[in-house]
Amino acid sequence: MAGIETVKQESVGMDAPIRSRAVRGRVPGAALGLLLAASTASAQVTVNDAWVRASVPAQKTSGAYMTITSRNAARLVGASSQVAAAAEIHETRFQNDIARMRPVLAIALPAGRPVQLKPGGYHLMLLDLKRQLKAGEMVPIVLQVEDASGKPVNVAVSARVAGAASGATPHAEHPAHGH
Ligand SMILES: [Cu+2]
Repeated sequence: MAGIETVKQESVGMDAPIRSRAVRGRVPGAALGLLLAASTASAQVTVNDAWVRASVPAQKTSGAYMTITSRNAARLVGASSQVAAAAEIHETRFQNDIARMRPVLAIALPAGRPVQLKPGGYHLMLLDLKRQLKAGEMVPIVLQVEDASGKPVNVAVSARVAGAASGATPHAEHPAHGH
């Protein structure tokens, strides 16, 4: 499985001084329980089948694809990766058999419904690649998700580099679901 679900945990505030044995025995566990409950309620996001298209040495962009399922209604509002100077959410649309892509500000993640980022549709565009992406390696990507109240949650994804490098035509392929 290429995708790894990881909801980034914030620090629990364990650096507060512990003043008594009773506190030491009870509070950290209680605090941790509250934290887990809070993050579960705000955005439980699962990412499956994450992959990034391999690149050739001088290539500056590549696409990242995955299936995102949020337990609660949320929005994908951004992404970043160590291997790229920036990442954008894009949508590819076919007009007269020509694929054109445009940045989109956000992708809705309806509660419990898988949303596919795939060739020919929504994808993450990795911009200004810092190095070549070789088939088989894993690339870290951080998704920026906002829950219904606008609270941001970072979701760490490990995406496998796959497929032939596509050079100058990153969006030429047809949608995987096409008929
Ligand atoms: Cu794109």
